[in-house]
Amino acid sequence: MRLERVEIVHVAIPLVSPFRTSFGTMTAKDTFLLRLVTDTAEGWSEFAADPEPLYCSEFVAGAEIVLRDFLLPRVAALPHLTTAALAPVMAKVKGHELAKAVLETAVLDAELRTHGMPLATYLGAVRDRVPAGVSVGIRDSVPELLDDVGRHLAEGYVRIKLKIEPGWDVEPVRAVRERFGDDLPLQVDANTAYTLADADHLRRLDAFGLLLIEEPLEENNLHAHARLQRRLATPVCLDESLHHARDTASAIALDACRVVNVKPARVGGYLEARRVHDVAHAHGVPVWCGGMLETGIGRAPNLALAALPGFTLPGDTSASSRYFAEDITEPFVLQDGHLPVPAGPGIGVEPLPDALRRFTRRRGDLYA
Ligand code: OSB
Ligand code: MG
Repeated sequence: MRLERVEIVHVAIPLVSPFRTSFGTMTAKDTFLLRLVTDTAEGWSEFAADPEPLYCSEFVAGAEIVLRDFLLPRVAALPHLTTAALAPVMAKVKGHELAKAVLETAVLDAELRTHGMPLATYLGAVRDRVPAGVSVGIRDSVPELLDDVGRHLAEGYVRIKLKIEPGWDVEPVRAVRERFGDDLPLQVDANTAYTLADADHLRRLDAFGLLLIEEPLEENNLHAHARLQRRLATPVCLDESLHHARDTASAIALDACRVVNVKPARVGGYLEARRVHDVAHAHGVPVWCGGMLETGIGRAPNLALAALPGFTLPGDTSASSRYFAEDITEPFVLQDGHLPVPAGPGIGVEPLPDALRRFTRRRGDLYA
């Protein structure tokens, strides 16, 4: 392919309700899409992070600069644009996995559309629908939380994840177990809110038969997570700490995690995400697909990835209505607790022109 144009489309879409985690509260999905034009097809992708670097070090304004000044000049210099050629030329630029992922995904979408191939087929999917879990934010009171969980279960979600932080952990987990029973697949996500000094406290969660505890300690501290895992029966799952297949291999070897949250953006894109899946699967370590409150543009490719054989736990890939009153694509609708894997070429979806126009804040060329 030949690169002709890369357009950045800043969008802001209100969330149906504020989403509170240990690192902050989100009320809108405020990010950008890329529209990449080649001589053979167009590709779309969504940047996964937020305007502020609270979940990870990357953020919207920074990623725009990294793409425009450092990644796109290298990619535009390629004699033949292919997805596989991107990572080697982008590797010179340190880190910035989420910025690399948004560019790689737009190229991958264009390349697969050129060949008429769905992303799920390209990645090696073995399912045409995937079970949907839901990530439930921190609330002001336990009764409000029980309302949220009860509503999601009534909608059909097959697994509940509770966001936790110091002061909001054992009691909400106990209350959810008491109300909804021991058979409910239940897990928690601390987003780095604890330290090793909290190990005895976190061990109290062992009584509740959780599927996993996600990223309890500081980002990138594999040693501390391994020490914590020695003191917990609950499997530790890493999110923020894993940036590629290589550190996933290290984490598994160190017993720093017994489950892996795969977020394609966090590891630089779908090619590396498949390698993370392969490494974990080869070690018998279950993986699941995380989420970043994506619009349909980001959700569609995640559903394709979640259809790979090693994704044996339900992911955070929820229906559009869990996030937005109106999505920017045709909405993903929960059916019998599952979401369909997109079957069209590339990521299988595109922005609805009218919705895109209404949610757009600013657009411009990063490369032309
Ligand atoms: O840690 O998994 C996380 C949302 C934004 C940033 C980080 C996380 C999350 C979620 C929600 O837990 C996942 C989703 O429903 O998209
Ligand atoms: Mg997480």
